[in-house]
Amino acid sequence: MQIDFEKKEIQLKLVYYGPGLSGKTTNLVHIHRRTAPSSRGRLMTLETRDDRTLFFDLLPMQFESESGLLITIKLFTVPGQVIHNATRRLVLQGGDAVAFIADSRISETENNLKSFTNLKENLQDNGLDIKTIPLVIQFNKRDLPGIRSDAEIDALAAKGREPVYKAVAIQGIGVMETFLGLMELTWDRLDSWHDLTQKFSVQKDKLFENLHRQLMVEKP
Ligand SMILES: Nc1nc2c(ncn2[C@@H]2O[C@H](COP(=O)(O)OP(=O)(O)O)[C@@H](O)[C@H]2O)c(=O)[nH]1
Ligand SMILES: [Mg+2]
Repeated sequence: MQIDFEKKEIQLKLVYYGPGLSGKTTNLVHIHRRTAPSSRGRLMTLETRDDRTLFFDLLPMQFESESGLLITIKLFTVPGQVIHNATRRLVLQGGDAVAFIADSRISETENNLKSFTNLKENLQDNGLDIKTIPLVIQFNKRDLPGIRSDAEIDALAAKGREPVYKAVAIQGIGVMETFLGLMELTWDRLDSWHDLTQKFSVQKDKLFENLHRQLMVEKP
């Protein structure tokens, strides 16, 4: 995170991580679609012909709090395929928070696990820690057959510390919930480290009401 007291601005870098084709780009497309034009920049995506992200996607966003604090967000995705590890490590550099997008299908369990292990390693290589970085998990593709059951995911969620969301990103279901959950966790963590509430006289309730309004402009 970068803080600029003069300009009353904080800059956040949020990263959507996960195996190839789990739905990271689809999440960003929906966030972009539903965010007020005044709060979003251009969504930059780079797709190869087989539908996989070649490098990364980037969606810039910005929100203003009641008290005039400007929150600038850079939302990134990483390329999921094994060979693009250097890019993943680079995208994670200076990251403030991570949304891990898992594919709910049982056949993808191993890919999810590999990607999660890879996330841990790449965080560590960037001097970050999976135990302290704000992290939420999304189980996407709930519309497909052969998925892990709701009960199974609820059990996983109860065992771990991270908030878990279920989603059908192509229909926009669960996408904004995941993003807002990530924002809240990130705010709480950074606030406890840097005392943002005090320094910028921000009321969290009002900030998130505002955010909610700016993010739910259209129905999915
Ligand atoms: N059935 C289904 N397909 C999805 C869902 N989310 C994404 N997809 C599809 O999965 C493929 C990969 O999605 P994409 O967002 O490009 O994955 P990424 O590699 O993680 O960025 C695309 O064909 C999407 O349309 C979902 O919730 N359900
Ligand atoms: Mg992609």
